[in-house]
Parts: sequence; C-alpha cells; structure tokens
Amino acid sequence: MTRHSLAREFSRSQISKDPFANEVAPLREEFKRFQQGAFADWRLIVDGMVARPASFSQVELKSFPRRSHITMIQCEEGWSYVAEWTGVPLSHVLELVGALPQVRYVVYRSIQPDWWESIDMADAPHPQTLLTYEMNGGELPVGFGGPLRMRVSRQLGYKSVKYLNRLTLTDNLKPFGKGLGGANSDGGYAWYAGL
Ligand SMILES: Nc1nc2c(c(=O)[nH]1)N[C@H]1C(S)=C(S)[C@@H](COP(=O)(O)O)O[C@H]1N2
Ligand SMILES: [Mo]
Repeated sequence: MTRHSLAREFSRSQISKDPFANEVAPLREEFKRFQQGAFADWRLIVDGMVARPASFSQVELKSFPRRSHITMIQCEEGWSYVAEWTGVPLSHVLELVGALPQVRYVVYRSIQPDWWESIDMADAPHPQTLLTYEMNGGELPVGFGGPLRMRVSRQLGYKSVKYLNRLTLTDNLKPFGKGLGGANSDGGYAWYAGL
C-alpha cells in the first residue's frame, strides 16, 4: 500500500454485528460532567501552526461537510471489527484554521491525559481521516470514543484516539511527550503503524 492509497472499504453487509470496544482506563469526573450535559460543552481545540486558532463544538463539527466509510479497525493485539464511521474530514478543519505551509504533523489529544498521537501530512489530509462523531449510523457510543474520535483508517487501532479534544499543528514532534510522536511510540510501539 502506498502512502496515498485508500484503506479497504467494506460493504454494509460486512459490518460486524458485535463490535468489541477495547477497555479504556476509567473516565474521570471531568469527562462525566461533559457526558451529563450530553456533550453540549465538549470542544475540539485547534492550535499550533495555524493562521486562525479555533475551537469547535459538536454542533459546529456536525454542520461541516461529512463523510462516511466502512472500514476495519485493528488492534495490535490481533482482534478487529468492521464498522461505519461518519465525521468531518480532518482536511476540512485544516483548511478552516489555515494550516501554515510549514506544518508537518498533527498532534491529537484525548481528554484521557496519557492518550495522544500524531500523524504526518500524508495521513492528516487523507480523505479517510475523519473526526468521527457517528458509528454505524448512530451517535458514537462512549465505549467507542464518543463524543469525538480520530479515525485513521490506514493504521492500527491505537492511532484512532478516543475522546478527542485537541489538535496541535506542528513542524516538530520533539516537544511532545518523550519526543517520539505519541503515547504509544513513547511506550515502545511504532509511530507509523501501517496496516
Ligand atoms: N483515548 C483512548 N483512545 C484509544 C484507546 C484508549 O485506551 N484511550 N485505545 C486504543 C487502542 S489500543 C485501540 S486498538 C483502539 C480500540 O478501539 P475500539 O475500542 O473501538 O475497539 O482504540 C484506541 N484509542
Ligand atoms: Mo490496541
């Protein structure tokens, strides 16, 4: 697979009947407060090397162009499932905020403090990279990362970070964590986790 190709897409009949939500660390009070308010106050902050730093509510994100794809999510531990994911292409948000030409990476973070990852400018503007708010035609369940999840279709499941609340555009990964570009690479996994 080249860096510009599409991840395989499946037909609706191939959607897994019982998708398996991988266990996450217990969500804290801060998350539960958002959940009690039906995520009306949840915002996605976009900062770093952008002309127009911004933050977007769920309502705003849902008003942007949407795209869906039926793809497989695969954990490095071996299991996988197929689901339909719907959201805003990350490319749209990169245009809205005015990504500067020097940008090389998008660092993305979860409300879970130790969950963050990054992708480069092959995967960030890729048409299958979605800020996902729906799964299989309904609201994205909390177990699967609702209200907002980064879906990176050509890489292993750990790049699809749940509870997404911040994007930072940068030309350098060194200042983040141990400088290896993600919580998983800091922990010894590959930064580019291509399928
Ligand atoms: N915030 C957050 N995102 C996360 C994780 C997590 O623990 N916390 N687990 C990752 C891992 S290792 C995998 S394989 C997938 C699992 O996705 P699933 O629960 O939809 O199966 O989510 C990824 N995103
Ligand atoms: Mo995983």
